[in-house]
Amino acid sequence: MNMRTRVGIIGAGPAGLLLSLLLSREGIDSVVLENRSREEIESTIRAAVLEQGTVNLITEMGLGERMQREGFVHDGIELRFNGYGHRIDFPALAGRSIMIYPQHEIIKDLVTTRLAEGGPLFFNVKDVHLSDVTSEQPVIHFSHENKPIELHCDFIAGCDGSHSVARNSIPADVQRVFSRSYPFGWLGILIQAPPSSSELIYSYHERGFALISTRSMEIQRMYLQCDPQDDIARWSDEMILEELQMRLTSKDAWKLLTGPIIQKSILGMRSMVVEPMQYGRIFLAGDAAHIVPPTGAKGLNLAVADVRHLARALTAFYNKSQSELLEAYSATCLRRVWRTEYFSWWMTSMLHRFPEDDAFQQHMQLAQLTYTVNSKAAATSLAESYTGLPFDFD
Ligand code: RFL
Ligand code: PHB
Repeated sequence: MNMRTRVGIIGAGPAGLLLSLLLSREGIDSVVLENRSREEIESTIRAAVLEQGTVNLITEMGLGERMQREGFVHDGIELRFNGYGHRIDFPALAGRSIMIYPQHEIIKDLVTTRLAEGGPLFFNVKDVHLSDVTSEQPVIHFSHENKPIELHCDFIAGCDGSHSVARNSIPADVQRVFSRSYPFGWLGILIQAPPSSSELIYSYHERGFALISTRSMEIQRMYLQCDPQDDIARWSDEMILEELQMRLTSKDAWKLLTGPIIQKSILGMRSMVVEPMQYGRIFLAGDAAHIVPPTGAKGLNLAVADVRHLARALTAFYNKSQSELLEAYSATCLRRVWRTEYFSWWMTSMLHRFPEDDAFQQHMQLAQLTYTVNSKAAATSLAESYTGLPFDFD
C-alpha cells in the first residue's frame, strides 16, 4: 500500500508527537509512526522536570490543562553537601521556575489530542527503513498489521530516540558523532511515600551522588549513583533506602520518608551529539540527535526546543515558500544543544564520584559547589540553565 504526507514523523515520543501537533496548527499534515504500543509509551517512566519555556509552549498550544492542574511548580532546588543543604532560588536569580509533570503524562495528553484531531498515528509499526532520502520525495517503508506500507513524504523527521533508524540511515562519512560515557549509572526507584522534601535535592556525598525527586503527593522518584554494570537484583529495597538515607544525611537530621518501592532499574549515562542534525530530507530531533546525562534534567526540554525550530522552519517553507530556516536548522539547534551538553556535563562532573578521583579532585568538586551556592553570579548561572534558556537565546 502507498500513502502520502508532507512530513513523515518516526517516533511518538515528546519530539514526534509535539512536532505533529505544531505542524497541524499551521495546516501542515504529517503521519506519525511508533514501533511500540500506546500502552507502552504511555507508561514508560522517564523525565519530569519541565523548563518554563516548555511549560509555556504546551500551555499556549492549549495542551496544558491537565499539566496546570496536576503538575507542581518548583521555585528552586537544593544542593546538599558536607551535611548542609543550600537552596538555589530560581525566581530570584533567573526570573522563572520549573514544573514537575511526568513525561508519560505529557505523552498521554499529546496522544489524546493527536487522535482527537484525527491525525494519523500508527502504533506497533515494524521494519521501518528509509529510501530516496536525498530526493524531494523520500520514502519511509514500514509494516503495520503485517501489511507493508510505503509512506511518500516531502520531509522525514527522525524523532525516534537514541537508537534512531533515521540517524543510522545517514551515511557515516557525512556524520560526526561526539560522545562521552561516564563510569557510573543511576539506580532509579519509584516509591510509594509522601514527599521527603518540597523541592528536588541534588546531593554530593563521598559514597556517591543521590537525587530526591517527586511524581505526586503519593509517589516519589529517587536516584542513586551506582556501577552501570551493577545487577538490580543485587539491590534489596532495604539496601536502597539505607544508601539513600546515608548519602542525604544532614546536620539538621533530615529523614527520608519511606514506603514500598514499586519500581527499580539501573540506567547508563552518556553524552552524545551528532553533527549535522540534517541530511538530504532527513531532519533529526531530540534524543535521535543528542543525548545528555540526566543530571541537568534537559533531554526532554532539548527535544521540545528542536521540534519548535523544525516546525517553524517547515511552516516558513510551506506557508511562505522560504527555505532559509530549514537550511539553518542544524546550526540553529546545535547552539542550544552544545550549551546544554555543557550544562549537563558540568552538573554531572560536579556532583558524582568518579572512580579515579583522588582527594584533590574531591576538594575541587567541593570548592565548585561552595562557590555555586555562595556566589550570586555562579548561582544565577545554574538557575538560568536549569530553568531553561530563552527560545532565541543567542
Ligand atoms: P523518545 O522519548 O525516546 O521517543 C522516541 C520514540 O521513538 C520510538 N521509536 C521508533 N518508532 C518507530 N520506528 C522506529 N524504528 C523507532 N525507534 C524508536 C520509541 O519507541 C519512542 O517512543 O525521544 P524524544 O521524543 O527525543 O524525547 C527525548 C526524551 O524522552 C528524553 O530526552 C528524556 O526522557 C530525558 N530525561 C529527562 N529530560 C528532561 O528534560 N527532564 C528530566 O527530568 C529528565 N529525566 C530523562 C530523565 C531520561 C531518563 N532515562 C530513562 C533515560 C530521567 C531518566 C531516568
Ligand atoms: C526525575 O524526576 O526523574 C528527574 C529529576 C531531575 C533530574 C533527573 C530526573 O535531574
